[in-house]
Amino acid sequence: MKLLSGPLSMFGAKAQIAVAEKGIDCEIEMVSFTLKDRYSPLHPDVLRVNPKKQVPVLIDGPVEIFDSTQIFEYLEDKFPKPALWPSGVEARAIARLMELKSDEVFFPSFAVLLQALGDTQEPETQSALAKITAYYREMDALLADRDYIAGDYTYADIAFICASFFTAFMGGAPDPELLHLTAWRKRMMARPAVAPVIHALAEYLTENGLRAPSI
Ligand SMILES: N[C@@H](CCC(=O)N[C@@H](CS)C(=O)NCC(=O)O)C(=O)O
Repeated sequence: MKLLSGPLSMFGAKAQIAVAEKGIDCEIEMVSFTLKDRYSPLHPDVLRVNPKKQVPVLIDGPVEIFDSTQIFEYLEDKFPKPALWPSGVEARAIARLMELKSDEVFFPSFAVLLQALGDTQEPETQSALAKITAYYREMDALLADRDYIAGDYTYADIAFICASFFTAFMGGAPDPELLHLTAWRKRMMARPAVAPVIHALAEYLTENGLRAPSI
């Protein structure tokens, strides 16, 4: 099995953490990426497998798939243990929704911050920061009575630790006084599958002269 990811890929990091949590024997190949040229030239396997020309891409014999959430589903079917979706139908639906919300409700604000290059005077930036803050508060309230976003540790937690790392990098760090969220972040960073992936992202930023968020 081979996973193509990138040294500064939020979605690739999700897949890397999932592979590590499952203890899968999988080659992780970092495609070439620079801050200037981004993913150009594209890795030939990314070009061949993903019409969207994005990482992550997973290759496992005849299975050649893309999209971090599709990769989660494949890994869960092929390697059910340890389970990273809850067992009950309702809990699974909620966990899947929270994973999707992290990618598609929370994370788009990162793109807005990136576009404005952290210029907090821009109205769009202010609106994005307000949305990020509101989302952090929502997660803090959710985590008041549980250790993980959907109760059990799931892909929803993996998605949100990755998305919140990138958002924090662009100035949208959570208020440390959100105590439940802060405790969850500590719990996440104590996981042997999570810490190395997040630290590697931070190192890439530092090596490229950028300030990594505190983790
Ligand atoms: N929905 C996709 C999004 C993948 C995505 O946006 N990947 C980014 C890296 S984090 C990418 O490869 N972008 C290519 C580019 O910017 O040219 C997923 O979950 O995998």
